[in-house]
Amino acid sequence: MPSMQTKTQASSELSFEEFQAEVLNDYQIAFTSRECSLLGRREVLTGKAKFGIFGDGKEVPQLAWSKAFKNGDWRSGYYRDQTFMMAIGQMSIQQFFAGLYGHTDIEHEPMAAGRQMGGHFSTHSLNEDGSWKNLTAQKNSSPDISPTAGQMPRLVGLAQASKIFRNVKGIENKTNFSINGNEVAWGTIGNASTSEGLFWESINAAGVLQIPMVMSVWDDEYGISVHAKHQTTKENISEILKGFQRNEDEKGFEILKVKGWDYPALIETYQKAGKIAREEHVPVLIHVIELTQPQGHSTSGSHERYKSKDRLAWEVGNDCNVKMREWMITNNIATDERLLEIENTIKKEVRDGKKAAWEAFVSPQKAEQKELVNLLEKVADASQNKNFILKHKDDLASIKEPIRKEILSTARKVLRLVAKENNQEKNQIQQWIAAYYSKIQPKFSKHLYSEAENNALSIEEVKATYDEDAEMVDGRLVLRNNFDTILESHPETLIFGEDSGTIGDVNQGLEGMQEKYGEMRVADAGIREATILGQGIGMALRGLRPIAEIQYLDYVLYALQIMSDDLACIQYRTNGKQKAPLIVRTRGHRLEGIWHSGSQMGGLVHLLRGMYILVPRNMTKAAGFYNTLLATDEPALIVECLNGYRLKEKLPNNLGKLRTPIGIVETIKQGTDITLVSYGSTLRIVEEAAKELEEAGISAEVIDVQSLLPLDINHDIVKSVAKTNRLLVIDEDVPGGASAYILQHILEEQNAYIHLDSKPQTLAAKAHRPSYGTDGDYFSKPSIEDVFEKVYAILSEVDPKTYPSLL
Ligand SMILES: Cc1ncc(C[n+]2csc(CCOP(=O)(O)OP(=O)(O)O)c2C)c(N)n1
Ligand SMILES: [Mg+2]
Repeated sequence: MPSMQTKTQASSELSFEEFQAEVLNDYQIAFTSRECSLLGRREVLTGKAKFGIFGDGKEVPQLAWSKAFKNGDWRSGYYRDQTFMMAIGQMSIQQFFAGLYGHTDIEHEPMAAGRQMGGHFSTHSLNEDGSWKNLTAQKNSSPDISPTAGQMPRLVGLAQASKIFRNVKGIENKTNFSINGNEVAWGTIGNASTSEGLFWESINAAGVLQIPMVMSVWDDEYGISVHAKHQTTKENISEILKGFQRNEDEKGFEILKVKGWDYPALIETYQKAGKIAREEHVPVLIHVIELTQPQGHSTSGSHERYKSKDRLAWEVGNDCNVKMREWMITNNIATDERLLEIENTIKKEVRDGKKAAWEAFVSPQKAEQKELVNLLEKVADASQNKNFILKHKDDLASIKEPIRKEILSTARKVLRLVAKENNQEKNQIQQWIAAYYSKIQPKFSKHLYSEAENNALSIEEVKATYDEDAEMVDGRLVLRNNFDTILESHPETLIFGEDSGTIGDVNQGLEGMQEKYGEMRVADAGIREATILGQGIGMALRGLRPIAEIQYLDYVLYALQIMSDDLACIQYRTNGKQKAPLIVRTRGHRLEGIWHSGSQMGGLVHLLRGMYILVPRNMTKAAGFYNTLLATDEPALIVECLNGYRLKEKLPNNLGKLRTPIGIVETIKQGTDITLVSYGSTLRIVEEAAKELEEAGISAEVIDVQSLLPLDINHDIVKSVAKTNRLLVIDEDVPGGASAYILQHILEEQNAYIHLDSKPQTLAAKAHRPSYGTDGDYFSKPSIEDVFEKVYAILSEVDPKTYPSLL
C-alpha cells in the first residue's frame, strides 16, 4: 500500500479495501467536480447562465485539504474552491448549477441565493431568526468576494479568533464558537493574486500574531493572461517568502511546497500543515505548484490566445485529475475499466443534477408567466387597446423559459395601455404588479441590514443620568470609563489598533485598559489598517465582539476597500446567513492639516451601505453608541470628534448602561426662523453661530443628525422644517458630499420641499483638502461667520428691510 495518511488512518491502520474505497471516493469527487466545470461552461456558452468561473485543474489538492479540515474550522478562499466545497459536503451537483443560474431561493442555492455569481462560496452560521448555530459542529466557510486577495484580511481574524478563545478567560463557555481554540482557518489564493498588497499585509500580520492559519497558494503560473514573470519576483512565491520561515530561535511561518497533482504528497502535506496550525498555533503556507486551467480562466475568454502550444500541451499531461487516475491504476487501486464505469455513472449524475437545477430554477417563473398570461387575456378583453395587449401577452406566452424581467416588464407595459381605463381589470393588473414586487423584490434586496429581533434600530435610548454633584471631566475619560464597564461586563469584547494597547490610544480613551484586561483584549496592532479591519471581521464572524480601531478617519481609506467589499455586504451577500457585528472605532473631523482633519463622510456614506455610520457630537453620545451596538448584532463605524477628547463633559453615573439610539436625530436648540442640520464637530460651530444669529434677531433651530446611516428614521427634520419653512445643512465634507446626501433625504424621503419658503441649501468645506493650521482651517472649512452669513443671507432675501444685505 502506498504510504499516505488519510482521515481515518489517524486512529487506526486502514485495510487495503478501506484505503481503496477512500481513494475511489476522492476520485469520484474530483471527477464530479470536473464534470460540473465542463458542463457549467457549456451552460454559459449556450446562454442559460451568464458567467462561469470554475475549479477545474485544482481538484486534487482540495481533496487533501478537505481531509485535514475539521468541524469548527473556517475557510476564506476564492472562486477555484468548488471541489473542496463538494468534498466537505457543503455543495451538491444541483446546488452548483443553481449557483450558476442565479437561483434566488436559498434552499436551492445555499451560497448566496443567487446574489453572487457562481464560484462564490459560503456556509450558514445563522438560524432563520438570525441567532447563531453551533459553529463547532459544522464545517464553515466565510462568504467569498470577487476582489482578488480580498479574502486575506478576514482570514487573519478567523484564525486569530482561535487564539483568543484559547487564551482569554471568561469565554470558555462559548462552545458554540470554539472548543479551546482548536479551530484552524484555511485560506486559498491564486498565485497572481499574491501580488496584491493585502496578501503581504495579511501574511505579515499572521506571522506577528502567530495564529492557526493555513494559507494555500494555488499556482497555475497565470492570472488570467498575465504570466508569473509579471506577477511575482523570481516567479516563485514560496521562495520569496523564505524570510518568513520560522526556525528554532524565531517565530514565523512553516512553509511547505508540494506538487498539485501528487495525491499522496498532498495528503501528507495537508495533514502536517493542519497539525502544526491546530496544535502549535503557528501559521503555515503551502505553495501548491504545477496546477493547470483545463478550460482557461473563465467563460469570458479562451486561454489559447495567450498560452504557448508547449504550455497547453504540458497542462494536458499534468492535469491533476489525469495524474491521480494514472497513479490509481499504477498502484492497483482501480483498473481503467472500473474507472471508466465510475466516470460514466458520474457523467449521468451531473447531467441529471444540472437538469434538476434548471427545472427548479425555471418552474416558478413559468408558473408566474402563466398566471400573468391568464390575467392579460382578461385585461385585453375589457380594454379598448385589446390588440396591443394581446400582442404583449402572446410575446410573453411564446417565451419558453422566461425570466422575471420579461414577466414584470410585460405587466408594466400593459398597465400603460389601460392607464385611462377605469375597470376591475385595470385594478387587477395594478394589484398583480404590486403583489409581484412584494414577493420578488425581497429576493434581491432583503438583509442589507439585520432583520433579527435585536437589530440596531430596535435598541431604545437610555439617557445619560448624573449625580447632583457630577464632575466635569475631559471627554476622553467619559469614553475610557465606559470602555472599562464594557470590557468588564462583556468578556467577548476586544479592542485593538495602532497605539490602543500600551498607551491606551493616542487620545487616552483606553488609558489603563490593557493593564487591567490584558494584552489579548486590549492590544496594539501594527500599522496595517486593512488587516486591523480583517481581524475584526474574522473574529466577529466567529462570535466575538471586536472593536477595531483605525487611528484617524483619514486613514480609514486604507481599510475602506475591505469595509466596503467585505464587511458592509456580509449580511446582504449571504442572504442573512452570516453576520459580522464588528464595531469600527475612529476619530476625525477638524484638527490640523490635510491628513488629520478630513471629513470624507459622503464617500463613506455611499460606500458603506450595510453598515451604520455614527457621528456623535461628544464622548457621552459616543459612549452611548458603543453600548447600543453591543446590545445588537450589526457592523458600524463610529467617528469620535478628534477635537473633543479634552473638552469638558459632565461624567454620567450610568456608564455602560446609557444608550444613544441609532437613526434618531436630536434637536439641540429650538428656533422658529430656519432649521440648521449638522453633525459631529461642526455642530459646535453651528451652535455658536446660532447664538450670534439670535443676537441679530434670527431664531435658528439646530438639529444633530447623530447617525448618518441610517438618517432620521422618524422623519423629525421635516417636522422642524414645517415650523421654520427654511433649511440649511452644514458639514465639513466637500460640497456635494454628506451634506448633499442629507439634503436629498430631507427633500425626497421626507417631502420637506412642500414646507419651504426659501431655497434649501448646503454649506460645506472647500473642495480641496483642509489646509494646515488655524488659518488653513478657517479658509477651508465652514466657520462661525460662514454659517452666520449664509443664514443671514437666506433671511435677507425674504426680508431685506430687517436684514439688509451684508456682503
Ligand atoms: C482587485 C481585482 N482586480 C482584478 C480582478 C479581475 N481578476 C479576476 S481573477 C484575476 C486573476 C487571478 O489570478 P490568480 O490569482 O492566479 O487566480 P487563478 O484564476 O489563476 O486561479 C483577475 C485579474 C479582480 N477580481 N479583483
Ligand atoms: Mg493563477
